[in-house]
Amino acid sequence: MGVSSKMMMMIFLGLLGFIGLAEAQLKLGYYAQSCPKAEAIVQDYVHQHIPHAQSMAAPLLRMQFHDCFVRGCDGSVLLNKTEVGNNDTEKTANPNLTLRGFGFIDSVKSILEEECPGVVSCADIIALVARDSVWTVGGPWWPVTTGRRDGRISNASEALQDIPPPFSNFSSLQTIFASKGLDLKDLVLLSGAHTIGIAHCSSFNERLYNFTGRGYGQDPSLDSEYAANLKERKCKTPSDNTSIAEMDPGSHRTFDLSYYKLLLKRRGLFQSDAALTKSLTTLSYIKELVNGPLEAFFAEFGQAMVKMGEVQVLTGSAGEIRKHCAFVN
Ligand code: HEM
Ligand SMILES: *[C@@H]1O[C@H](CO)[C@@H](O)[C@H](O)[C@H]1NC(C)=O
Ligand SMILES: *[C@@H]1O[C@H](CO)[C@@H](O)[C@H](O)[C@H]1NC(C)=O
Ligand SMILES: *[C@@H]1O[C@H](CO)[C@@H](O)[C@H](O)[C@H]1NC(C)=O
Ligand SMILES: *[C@@H]1O[C@H](CO)[C@@H](O)[C@H](O)[C@H]1NC(C)=O
Ligand SMILES: *[C@@H]1O[C@H](CO)[C@@H](O)[C@H](O)[C@H]1NC(C)=O
Ligand SMILES: *[C@@H]1O[C@H](CO)[C@@H](O)[C@H](O)[C@H]1NC(C)=O
Ligand SMILES: CC(=O)N[C@H]1CO[C@H](CO)[C@@H](O)[C@@H]1O
Repeated sequence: MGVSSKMMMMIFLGLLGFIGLAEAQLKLGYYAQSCPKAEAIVQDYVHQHIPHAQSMAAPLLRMQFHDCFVRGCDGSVLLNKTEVGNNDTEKTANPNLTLRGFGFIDSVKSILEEECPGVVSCADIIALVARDSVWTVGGPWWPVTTGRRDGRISNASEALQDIPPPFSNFSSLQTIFASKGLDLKDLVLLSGAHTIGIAHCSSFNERLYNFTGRGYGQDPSLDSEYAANLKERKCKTPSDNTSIAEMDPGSHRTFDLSYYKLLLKRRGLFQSDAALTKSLTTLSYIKELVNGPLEAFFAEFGQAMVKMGEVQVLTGSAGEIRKHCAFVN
């Protein structure tokens, strides 16, 4: 091969790579031509409904986490069992028992289907709703790229593997996040989502009543005064699976730094929260956040959300645009 044909070949291969990359990328304003009002419709719906139901912001944020960690951000978390050949879907898996907000996403989808049928993916709706909900309750705003396509597969055992349980230790959190291309900084930042929302006692009761695994014992890494308080007022029995507790007591509706401040007082609610203080690296990130301005947390949290929102997305002609978020087409 002559020099010039080698050059041509390189340019050709470069172009191919570029096209491949461009196709696989999300972009800002993906629906600008195909459904110009799409993002405004989502925003209006959120602005209309979240102020009357502020506690919904938390589960709608959590929804994106559960979507992105299983098969990438492909809306598979929304699929109902019956439509996937009666195979158990992510929704039916244990970590999903406490997910909320499916009806909210479905409502947004039906408005968008009226506006532009078959254009806007459920995966993009999850990402936009999460961002707009957090913003509406006074949290950060971040740019959401769009162009995700919806997956056709939802598998309960994959959710069990990929969604970390609340009793996760540091190394399993690190491993699961790394498998999604997220580092320790992302882990600390994204866990900051626990500054809003609630948890069921069943998610942390073992720390209060059965830490030994033999029916008794309390987690020594949980502040004992806080533990006593939880047992007295929130989770009165070891088998209580209906009562709830605020994850960031005193400011569970406010997106702020108090989650991190509580971690430093050994008052993180889950073992997975407490685990973040057990590595020097993550402990130093936490201290930096606590000592920094709120705006720094907001900006960095937004960047981590952008990163999480791009995990293993389907783009181009992969997957489909579902007509109804609970069913494959
Ligand atoms: C680091 C690993 C994580 C673990 C082990 C974890 C675990 C949990 C658990 C067990 C609950 C309580 C569910 C219940 O009992 O009702 C919860 C709630 C929540 N999680 Fe996480 N989570 C993690 C990361 C994240 C991430 C990355 C986000 C979002 C960016 C997030 C957002 C939320 C929110 C907002 C709630 C409150 C939901 C509500 O109010 O209904 N979590 N999490
Ligand atoms: C999907 O299943 C849930 C229960 O798991 C049910 O409440 C909901 O109505 C179903 N969605 C549709 C559209 O049938
Ligand atoms: C249900 O699971 C079976 C067994 O893995 C698989 O072959 C089939 O495709 C699944 N059904 C659907 C509709 O995904
Ligand atoms: C779901 O995923 C698990 C674990 O990856 C796999 O063993 C199983 O065959 C899958 N089930 C279906 C129905 O595809
Ligand atoms: C962390 O948890 C995993 C999974 O439960 C376990 O295999 C591992 O031994 C634990 N690591 C430490 C350091 O305790
Ligand atoms: C305590 O935990 C162990 C191990 O997880 C479990 O087998 C046992 O049933 C629990 N005991 C009670 C009283 O919840
Ligand atoms: C909650 O606990 C009750 C009684 O201990 C049990 O019958 C029920 O199945 C539990 N529900 C869930 C969702 O675990
Ligand atoms: C929202 C949702 O689909 N929740 C399901 C979680 O799993 C349980 C048990 O399989 C179902 O009963 C719930 O409907």
